[in-house]
Amino acid sequence: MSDDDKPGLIGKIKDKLIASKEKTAAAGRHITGRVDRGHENRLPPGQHLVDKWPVLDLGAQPDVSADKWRLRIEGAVENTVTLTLADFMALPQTRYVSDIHCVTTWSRYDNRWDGVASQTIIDLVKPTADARHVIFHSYDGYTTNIKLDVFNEPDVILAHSWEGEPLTREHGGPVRGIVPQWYFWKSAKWIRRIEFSAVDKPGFWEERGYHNEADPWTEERYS
Ligand SMILES: Nc1nc2c(c(=O)[nH]1)N[C@H]1C(S)=C(S)[C@@H](COP(=O)(O)O)O[C@H]1N2
Ligand SMILES: [Mo]
Repeated sequence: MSDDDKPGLIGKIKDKLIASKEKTAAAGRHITGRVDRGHENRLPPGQHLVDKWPVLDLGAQPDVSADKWRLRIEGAVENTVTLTLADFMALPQTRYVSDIHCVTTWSRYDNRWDGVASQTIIDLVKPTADARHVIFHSYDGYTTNIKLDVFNEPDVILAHSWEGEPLTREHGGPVRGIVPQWYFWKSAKWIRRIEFSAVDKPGFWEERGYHNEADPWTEERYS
């Protein structure tokens, strides 16, 4: 952690984080598996199923080496932190399986993600009472926004691995966001900064005609 972080913050709250994780696991939420949102069909309207995982981005795939990677979490939070990859890997780890739905109409089922649950990040940084939005900032300049309520869903994860292997550079390694409930453009690759905010800040695609939410079940594709 960098100098401006509170000393030993992660160490101090780690026991608390683990305790809260055990609590949610006991409640049957935080366990490995999928969140069933009760949709009758598994494939959202206008989507088709693919087997191979396509690559989509703005054309530049930043080369963020593990030792240079930092994740700063700031804004409307009590604890601003800057995590190294070692700090990040030392946080309680979670595994989720979820489906990808891309607005370009492909969907891919059963993607196994390992990483840190968004709820662990929330416990770590403690959003202030006025926080309503979360904005992801990436190493390629990409940004995307979701509501704090969505970030707080139990299957949102900052993933470092897919199918048991470290995320490749083209898919956003070392660490990317995964927001399974929304179209995939909300899942920022190569994340470098997570900003909690009282006000909304539409991201790269949201400013270019994409919907501010991104619900594949109601086809919130364009605004
Ligand atoms: N940093 C960053 N994240 C990004 C993008 C991007 O261009 N830059 N593209 C988004 C879009 S539009 C999609 S569909 C998915 C694609 O992720 P994939 O290449 O791993 O399939 O990443 C999303 N996250
Ligand atoms: Mo996309």
